[in-house]
Amino acid sequence: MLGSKGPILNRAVVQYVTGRRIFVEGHETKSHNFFRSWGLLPRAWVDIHLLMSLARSDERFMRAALKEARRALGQTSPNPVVGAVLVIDNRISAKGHHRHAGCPHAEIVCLRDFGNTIPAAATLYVTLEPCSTTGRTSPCTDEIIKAGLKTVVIGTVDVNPRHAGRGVTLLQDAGIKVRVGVLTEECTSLNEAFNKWIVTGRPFVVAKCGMSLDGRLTRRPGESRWITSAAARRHAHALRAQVDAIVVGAATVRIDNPRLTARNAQQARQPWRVVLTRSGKLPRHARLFTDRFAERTLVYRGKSLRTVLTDLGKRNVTSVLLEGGGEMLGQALDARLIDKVQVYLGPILTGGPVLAFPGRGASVTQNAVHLDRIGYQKLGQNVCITGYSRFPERHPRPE
Ligand code: AOF
Ligand code: ZN
Repeated sequence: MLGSKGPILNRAVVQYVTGRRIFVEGHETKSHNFFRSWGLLPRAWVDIHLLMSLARSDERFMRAALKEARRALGQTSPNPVVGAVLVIDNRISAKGHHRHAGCPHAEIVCLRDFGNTIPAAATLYVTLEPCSTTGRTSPCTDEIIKAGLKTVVIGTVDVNPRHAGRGVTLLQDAGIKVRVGVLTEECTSLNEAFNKWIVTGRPFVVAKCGMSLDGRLTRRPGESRWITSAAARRHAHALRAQVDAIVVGAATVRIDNPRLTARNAQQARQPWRVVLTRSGKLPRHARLFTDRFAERTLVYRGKSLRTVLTDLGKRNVTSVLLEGGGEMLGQALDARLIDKVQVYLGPILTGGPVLAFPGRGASVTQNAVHLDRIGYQKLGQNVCITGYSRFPERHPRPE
């Protein structure tokens, strides 16, 4: 708690430590506000145990707000998922989450859930900075101020340029004690797609594939694409329910005739199904054009993946799942368009020419896309590996 990630000491210069007490001094206005929000002076001796227990209860309640937020994962696009809880006397008295774009925001749902006049001792925990302008709904900051809240704890600042710290300032200017930055990493990663899209206008791109241990997609086109087990395929399908669009190349449509539906997922809405084709030659009777979701299929002819992504972003598509085939995955890798990979490894060696990520490849190892925040999950005989792209500066190829 008191390490480099401690939310309190990150904001303070610790002057002295004696026994149980430390002398802390906020070194900027932000920190002063932070200390005041705990009822502490910005330059003061503080009991370490008191400090730690305050911080721990903040995390406990923010975790509850995160749990609320997760209930709407995959259902709020193009809005973020947000959760809130109202705490009175160290107990959660009301909860709320943002259900769909256009519906009331998490804070408002939570305050309505409480229903009564807010007592002075109440604290509102919300995973994302309250919004401060009118969009589909009116500003949450107004409602929070009107409700008479005295303390608000925020998981992370909203990167949406319309808000980005403005909500925090408005609340503080209204005399509300505000603490920002509790379980920040969790609160931020919950909205990784929204966070990219709202800043760049382009969707967050996840490349997904099932491959053999030697990095092959299939032995030959048309042969069973089931390198991975049914459990791994179910796991992968769940991902479809969380994205706004699934993108495949024309060859995949011709050979595999996929459905690209979010089946098995509860309450899933059907993501856009996007086909990239050079020739425009696609089988008219393919499932994508004839099933009950036919109107959710888009075809782009002769367009680069980059152009397609930009266009999808304009259609409020915040996240995209690249499902293959290999040619498209290779292009996406070469063009550095992949933000996250989700690879399922099957316990099989197929050999042969159908690589999972062909294309030009990196000219030197330093230019390869390196992955951070790696996750490994065992699914029966398969392993699901996830990671986030880090694009190094391009190095010249040695002479
Ligand atoms: C919050 N609480 O629960 C959510 C927020 O068009 P609107 O009015 O729904 O506003 C959408 C923006 O508000 C969205 O882009 C994001 O920045 C923020 N979302 N804010 O205070 C919420 N969902
Ligand atoms: Zn709002």
